[in-house]
Amino acid sequence: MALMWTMFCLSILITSGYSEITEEQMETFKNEILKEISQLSRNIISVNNRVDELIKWKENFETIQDQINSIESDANSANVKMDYIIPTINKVVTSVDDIVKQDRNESVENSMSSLDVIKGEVTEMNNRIYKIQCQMPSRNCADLYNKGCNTSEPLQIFPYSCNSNECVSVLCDQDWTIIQRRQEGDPRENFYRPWADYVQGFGELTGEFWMGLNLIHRLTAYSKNELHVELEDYDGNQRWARYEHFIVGPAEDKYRLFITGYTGDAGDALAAWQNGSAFSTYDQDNDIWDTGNCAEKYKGAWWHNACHWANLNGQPDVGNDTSPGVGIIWHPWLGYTYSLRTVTMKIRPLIT
Ligand SMILES: [Ca+2]
Repeated sequence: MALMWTMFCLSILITSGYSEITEEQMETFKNEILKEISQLSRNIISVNNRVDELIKWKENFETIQDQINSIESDANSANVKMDYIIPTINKVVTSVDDIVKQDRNESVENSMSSLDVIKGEVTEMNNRIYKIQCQMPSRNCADLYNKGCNTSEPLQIFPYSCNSNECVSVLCDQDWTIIQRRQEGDPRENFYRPWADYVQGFGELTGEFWMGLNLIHRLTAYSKNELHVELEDYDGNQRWARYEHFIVGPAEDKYRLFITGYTGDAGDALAAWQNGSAFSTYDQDNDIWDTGNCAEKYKGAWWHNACHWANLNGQPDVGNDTSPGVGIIWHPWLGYTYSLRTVTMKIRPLIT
């Protein structure tokens, strides 16, 4: 409006010429100019206020921007922290899982330890029961075996009387009672012994031994027994012979042998030839060889007649080039010139 009025006055001045302007017109123009200046002043104030306002807005905006930047910074920081925290949490979770698993494992281990303790106690109880059972009076290895006493260690039996203290140690092979064993060792047991030793028995149950004629008689008199003979040569070949009936008579009958019922793959060396023979040693000749002593000639105490097809108490390690018949002989298998490496004779009550 003020601008329009100014333009109007200027147009009057131009069209009318300065010489024609009156005092009145000048006064009017002056007033209008003053009004216009006044209006401009107000406008300037208004603009200044607006500028102040804008400056404030700017300041506010800058503050807000700072706050936004701060928030963004915090957010970035938070993101960074989250980037750190999340894997850390995962690690913690994993660790917790591990701990839980470990706890479980420890629990399992603890349980296993407890079980081991219980198993140990049960084993100890079983061992005590086993010992008590195996210490009960038994006639032979079969009795012990039927009680559950099965060990390679020597066991005690009461062959003479259940109520007496006449116990003896024997070696069992399951339900078999071993009465004689030959095997390699250093030194070898001496089997070339007098009568008294063969009656009593000799050797070690852990190595070579002869049970003794007294005890063999006692065992075979108590019940019907079968005999099993195991043989092995120096090449590891094994053969066996079993006899269904095996009896050794009393001392007054010179521990006479009664043996029948052969089966096996070693050949029959006892029932066919030695059955019915008395026992002989180098110092007690009970054989039927009128002019000599079989046990002395063949260096082996045995149930000789005149003389033997088997000499299982003969001399070891004599080889093939020695005198025939003096070795550990099983004639039907390897003849008179082969001394066997191992022999086992064992008996058990005949199962009928
Ligand atoms: Ca004789």
